Amino acid sequence: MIKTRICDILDIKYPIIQGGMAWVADAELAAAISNAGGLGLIAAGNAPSDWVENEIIKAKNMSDKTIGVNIMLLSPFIEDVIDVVIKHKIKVITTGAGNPGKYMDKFKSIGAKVIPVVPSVALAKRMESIGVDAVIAEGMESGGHIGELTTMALVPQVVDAVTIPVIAAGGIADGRGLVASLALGASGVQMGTRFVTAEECTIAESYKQIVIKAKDRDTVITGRVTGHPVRIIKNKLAREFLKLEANGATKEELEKFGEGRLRMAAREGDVEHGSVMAGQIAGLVKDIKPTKKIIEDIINEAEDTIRTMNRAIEE
Ligand code: TUI
Repeated sequence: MIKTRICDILDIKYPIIQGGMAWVADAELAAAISNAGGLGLIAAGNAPSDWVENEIIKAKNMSDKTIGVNIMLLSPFIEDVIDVVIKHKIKVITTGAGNPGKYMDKFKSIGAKVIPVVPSVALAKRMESIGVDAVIAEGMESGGHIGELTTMALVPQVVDAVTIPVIAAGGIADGRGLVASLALGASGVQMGTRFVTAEECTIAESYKQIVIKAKDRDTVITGRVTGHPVRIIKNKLAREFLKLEANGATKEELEKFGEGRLRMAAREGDVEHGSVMAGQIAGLVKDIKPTKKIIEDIINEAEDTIRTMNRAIEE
């Protein structure tokens, strides 16, 4: 039985947390993951607060388990989204793309567990000092907006730098990844790409198929120039974006070109002109299956991996 201290803190059966995937993680996916024993979250992304509120209400009707909200700190609707999360007394809040420090008092006023994504040891330490409950150390193998370090290098350094639990993220999609993360000192894992192809994930079928077809080298990093590097699957949009960057397009031009592209891929299903965010581990994701099966398979494989390792050591 794989149970760690993050399971007690978050009141979950398995130490598996869903990544905050904008335009992907809605009430349906979040409820499926929480019902299966992990922690599901609604991703606020760049969505207006009334969408977030609606999903929170829906999710509460689909599950009696804890469902969190992931807040993307660069959202134009950030203040309204925070108000909705406070109004609904959300129990677990993960954050991405920035420092949630200025909202800590509000989060703590409702007793929420706060778990920011950190791309560095320095930010992990700063977060611990302001009273967060855990951190997600996310490597650059992840899909979407990323930092510079790999999961393998980042996780053990963060583990050594803080005493709060550390959740590993980036490049993890199966039981081996879970065991490897525990070996690095993490208390659990956050997975995004693996859940994109969950049956309950409501994104366009074409997006799921692109993830399933992706091989190990099929992602690229765009947006280095704008200071917001984003990992996406290589397609027409990615090639055009990289060409614009190479030709010295301005930050404003690139931002304008990139606007609305994730929605276009995830919701409209245009996976050539839209932005198909996925991690490097997409090559390992080969099937669509129910969320419950994804989580059970990961746990069974993790237990098998530990047994195999023990046998190898004894020999
Ligand atoms: O946030 C993510 N992944 C995302 S957000 C997103 S939407 C977006 N689209 C375009 C540009 C920007 C965002 C798509 N995918 N993952 C968590 C994450 N957080 N990765 C990196 C960071 C991060 C980066 C800097 C967290 C904190 C940070 O701190 C800077 C500071 O203030 O010290």
